[in-house]
Amino acid sequence: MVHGPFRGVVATYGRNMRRTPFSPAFWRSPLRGPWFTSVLGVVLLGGITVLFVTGLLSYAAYNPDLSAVNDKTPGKGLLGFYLFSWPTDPHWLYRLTQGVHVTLGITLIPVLLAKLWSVVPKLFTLPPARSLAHALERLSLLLLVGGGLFEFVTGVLNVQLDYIFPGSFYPLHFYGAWVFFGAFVAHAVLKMPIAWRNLRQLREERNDLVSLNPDPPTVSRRGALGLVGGGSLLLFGTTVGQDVDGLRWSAVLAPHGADPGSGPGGFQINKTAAYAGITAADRSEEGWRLVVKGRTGTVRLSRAELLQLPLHSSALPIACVEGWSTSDQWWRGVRLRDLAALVGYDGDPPDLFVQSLQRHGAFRRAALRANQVADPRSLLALFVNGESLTPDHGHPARIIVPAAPGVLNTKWVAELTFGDL
Ligand SMILES: Nc1nc2c(c(=O)[nH]1)N[C@H]1C(S)=C(S)[C@@H](COP(=O)(O)O)O[C@H]1N2
Ligand SMILES: [Mo]
Repeated sequence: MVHGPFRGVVATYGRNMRRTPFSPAFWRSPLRGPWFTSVLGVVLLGGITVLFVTGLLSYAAYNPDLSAVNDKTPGKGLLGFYLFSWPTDPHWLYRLTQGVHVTLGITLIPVLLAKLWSVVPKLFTLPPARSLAHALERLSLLLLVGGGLFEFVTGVLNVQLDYIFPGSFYPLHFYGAWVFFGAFVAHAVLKMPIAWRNLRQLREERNDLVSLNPDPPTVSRRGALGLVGGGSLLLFGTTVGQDVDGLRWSAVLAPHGADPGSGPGGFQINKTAAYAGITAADRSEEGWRLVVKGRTGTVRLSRAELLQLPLHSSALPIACVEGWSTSDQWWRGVRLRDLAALVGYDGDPPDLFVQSLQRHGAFRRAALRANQVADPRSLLALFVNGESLTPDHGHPARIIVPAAPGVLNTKWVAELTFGDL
């Protein structure tokens, strides 16, 4: 509301100009302004940089250069320049990087939305472009806003709706990340000095975000920031429990349910045996043979024969790309490097290609690197937490490798092929 002698003038102006978003008078929130936008921008500068780095790490962790089976984005070309051999230490590495990636991404949603809301009048600035430079700047903003929304939406859908895009989530999210981050860096370089000035002075400069005829405030700018922060905190608090045993009940937003049950197999399950089409006959002592192939030929082993080999224990978590993870579980089984030795690799073991009994579905095959095979904690596990594997956790035998993404820990293993990939 405007008072005083100008009231009539402004009201007339308002009546005529307020109708379309293309007129500055349309935008009435007293919250918009450089300070509000700058605070949110600085939070996103840090947050999105961490998301980008942990996202690239997540991709590297898949061993995408090892085989077409692991490569979630074939044709990545130059964008794969940074790939490196994913280490096996510390054994919780992927649990940390992917937990941060997903939890932080979800936590930043309110900040992203508030930031976009705070600058939305700029979307409608006329004329669309005053100069070539201005046109390029607006184009980069399109990539920035479009790319940002795209990354957050595909990320959340992947976690919540179980790979809704058949086979194509990874390339979409990966290429989208590069487009988004390119625009993000350009934006940050251009705007950081301004944002910094706005924050240091802690007073409002007039810029084109400040409403010309603001409505009376219903909440202060700090109050509005508090609401955004509260929204973030709420999302954080209902997500982070999926990575913490004692807090799993609190992860009401977690897609796999907050109660994984109890007993030796009482930790999170991704796909069940029933879902994967693994029958009791497939897993039976008579029906199942592990096939091990390598330099010196093929060896077939029943589960009873595997139990005659030296058994070892290692405490390792399952950490899924979806962001959930378990604490360390006690796995017991045959070292992968001992199995390599059975087929002619006595010294340094080579890469390993693993195939599951599972006939259909995305995660039934995986490739492991030589460094992963060589680690003494990497097992073909037969037991977990003191009992035989449960059907849902991969009985008769599953792979477990330190620091690797869950998807490389193939369940219901049928065949191991050792050799350079
Ligand atoms: N054969 C097979 N192995 C698999 C999967 C699968 O669907 N099929 N899912 C993988 C994924 S994505 C994860 S996160 C882990 C989950 O292991 P868990 O269900 O024992 O926790 O198993 C991996 N191994
Ligand atoms: Mo997973």
